[in-house]
Amino acid sequence: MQTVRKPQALGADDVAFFEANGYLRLRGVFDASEVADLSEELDEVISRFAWTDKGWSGPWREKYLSPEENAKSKLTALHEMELHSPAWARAVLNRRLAASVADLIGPEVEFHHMTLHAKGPEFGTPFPMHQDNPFYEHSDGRYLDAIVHVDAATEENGCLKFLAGSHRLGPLQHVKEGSPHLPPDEYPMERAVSCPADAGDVVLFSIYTVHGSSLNRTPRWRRVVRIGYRNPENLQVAGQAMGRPGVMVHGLRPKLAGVTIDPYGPMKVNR
Ligand SMILES: O=C(O)CCC(=O)C(=O)O
Repeated sequence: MQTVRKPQALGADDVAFFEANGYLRLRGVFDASEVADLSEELDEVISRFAWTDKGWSGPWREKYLSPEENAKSKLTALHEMELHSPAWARAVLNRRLAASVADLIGPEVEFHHMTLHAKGPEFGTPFPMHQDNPFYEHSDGRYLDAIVHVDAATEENGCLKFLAGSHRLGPLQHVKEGSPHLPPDEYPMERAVSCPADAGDVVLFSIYTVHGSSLNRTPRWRRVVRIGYRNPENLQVAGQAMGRPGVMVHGLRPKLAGVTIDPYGPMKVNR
């Protein structure tokens, strides 16, 4: 990921940190009143549409979790909150966030998807080490995930952990039994660097950066929302949101040979 333009939102040291490590914490992207709106609307949307289950499946669970933790761990999840909540629709277009992403993978940036990961109290599920590429495979590395912290994330409640520099490995083969993940013996979470963050912070990382997170052992929720952004030239190969265009959040959509947006796309209604 070579950045030759002068960054607009990031400092040269931020760009250098990202290039070296494959992740970057942006502090205070959303102020206290924005976080309050995001939090309130998220809770209401969760109560209407989210689901709760034991989280990601697979043989990694026995390695990471005691039998009690395995039985009790919980994840509350939901996709595309921007369709349900104006605060989250505004978050997608946040100027500093979009310009920061543009500094790393732009100049043009297209929104791709939004996903909630809310770890419940005491037994909020861990995530095994993995790249995000197997979930929404793209043609190249010009794709960033932005983790919006609605609650502060700490070592105790399961903050994100990154294998520094792993984005340079490119796409890795994942274990496909259960949810895609990397073999725990080859990619132990102990080798990862913790990235605690405050409410309102955003943590950016590459679609190729190996990451995971531990159990939430606190009595409080840990709610984070992932917003996926890509360079619109980086076409999707498979997975979540395949074939769905997103709004441009930075720059204008380039005209690409063979790529058109169908205004008559289906909206399914089952009654
Ligand atoms: O929410 C977490 O703790 C992990 C999230 C994650 O792995 C992801 O969004 O890809």
